[in-house]
Amino acid sequence: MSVVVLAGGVGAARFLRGLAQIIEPESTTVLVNTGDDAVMHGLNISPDIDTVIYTLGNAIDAQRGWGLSNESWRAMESLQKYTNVRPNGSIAAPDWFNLGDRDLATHFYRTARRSEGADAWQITREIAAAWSVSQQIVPMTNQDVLTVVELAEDCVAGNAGEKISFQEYFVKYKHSVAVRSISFVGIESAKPNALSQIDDADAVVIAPSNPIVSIGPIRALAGVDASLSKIRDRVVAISPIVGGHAIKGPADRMLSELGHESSALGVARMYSSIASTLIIDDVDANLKPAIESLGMKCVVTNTIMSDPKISAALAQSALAALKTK
Ligand code: FO1
Repeated sequence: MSVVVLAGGVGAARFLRGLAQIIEPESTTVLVNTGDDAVMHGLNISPDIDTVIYTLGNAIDAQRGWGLSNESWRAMESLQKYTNVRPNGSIAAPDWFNLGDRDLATHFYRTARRSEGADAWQITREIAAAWSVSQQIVPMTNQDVLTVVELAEDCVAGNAGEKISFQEYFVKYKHSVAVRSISFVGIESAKPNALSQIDDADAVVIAPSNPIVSIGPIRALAGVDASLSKIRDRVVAISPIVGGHAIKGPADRMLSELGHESSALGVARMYSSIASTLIIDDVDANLKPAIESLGMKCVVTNTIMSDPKISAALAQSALAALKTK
């Protein structure tokens, strides 16, 4: 059986940990968002890729959900020396984005390999192998695509209409500023990776990740939505919105700010053209009829992956839902 998972960061990683308990890891291809990628200190950082690899490599810091366990922060501490001397306007020594000492090795490696001309997929293969991850981890494209956030109002991050990078929005301003629009710079010329794996997949799972900034960039790549709608019967999505709220991150506010309903029904409306099935949490059971009226099958179960057993049960439900259609 071949399964493709469309993935963002933490929610997807937890789902994948469950999936690995029920099918051979080698049969899973994970197509990961790279719109969150950033360059800090001249280093190429791919947060969602690293979250997925560190989680599947049993090395993630479980509390934070990103970065490595047993981490130390001496390089970040030393950086403070330079924040007082950098000239106005310089982006040197950014101290708001935390890079642990052990984590730095991954960014050193990725950056060095990029400078040698290796493409993102090949580098990701190498990093996954280093962490003994046997799922195929695939960056959504080899080209640079950057998620950019347009501010809805004057705020600490800038004036209404100004654009900031995703990591500034997410980390520097702790996703506390209102959003007017999201764009994916570079998306028109970017070529999707692993499109043929989607076409040939027995099942495609859209992980419980932010539909706008995690799954959105993958879907925005040329041909991805068309491929998914062709195999819609084999596509199942898991709602990242539970009881109207995001389990982690700003998905709930972002959905409302951008004109969607922050509910599992809102998620269903966004996915109904590409997924035949939506999995929602027990607390949202009352939304099942409305979701089914959109022409989707709706499965109600526990989607809060607080331990690996629940992740495995959720993965089982996702695959079973497609089989019993
Ligand atoms: N998230 C934070 O909230 N604060 C950080 O300082 C931070 C640093 C960081 C470094 C490397 C990395 O791979 C991820 C990091 N993240 C951090 C997580 C990341 O910003 C987000 O979780 C994702 O981009 C959203 O999916």
